[in-house]
Amino acid sequence: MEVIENDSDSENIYMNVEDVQKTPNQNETYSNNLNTTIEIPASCPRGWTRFLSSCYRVSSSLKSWVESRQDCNTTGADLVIINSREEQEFVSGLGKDLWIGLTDIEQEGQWKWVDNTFLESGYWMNNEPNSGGYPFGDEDCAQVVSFSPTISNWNDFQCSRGLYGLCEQKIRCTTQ
Ligand SMILES: [Ca+2]
Ligand SMILES: [Ca+2]
Ligand SMILES: [Ca+2]
Repeated sequence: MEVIENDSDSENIYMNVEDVQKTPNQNETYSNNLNTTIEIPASCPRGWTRFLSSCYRVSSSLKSWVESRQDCNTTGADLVIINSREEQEFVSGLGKDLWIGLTDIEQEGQWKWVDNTFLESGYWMNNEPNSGGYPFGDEDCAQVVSFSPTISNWNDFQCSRGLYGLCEQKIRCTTQ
């Protein structure tokens, strides 16, 4: 287990991804079945980018999967969990090689998200995950690969390698 110091400068270790992905609407309107309308203001912290019901931030330094996850955790977020094709397309659109919140480090071949749910279906590249393949082996952390097609760009990679991490934080809905 790798340990890093808590980074008191954690506000500054991220770069803004807004230049990569513009959020079309600052506010979304939801209707409930009583036909009343609830306005939910975009509530991403400054420097985070909103997509659907989450806020995202790409780390600004290359770190191992565990360190990248810890960076997310210090801001109350975690590495991204890709729940839908829309989210997969959003992540791909960032155009970077990024750690995502998926690992088979506990049991080889059993891919688990950082919320402890098992992966149902993924967007792996051809012939991935291969855990490195002989004679390399031991690739237990998942990344998106920027040069690959949008819907088949996951690769398992050595967890100790340095990549940017993509943090995700669900928007906390408040109604007044
Ligand atoms: Ca998600
Ligand atoms: Ca593996
Ligand atoms: Ca691989």
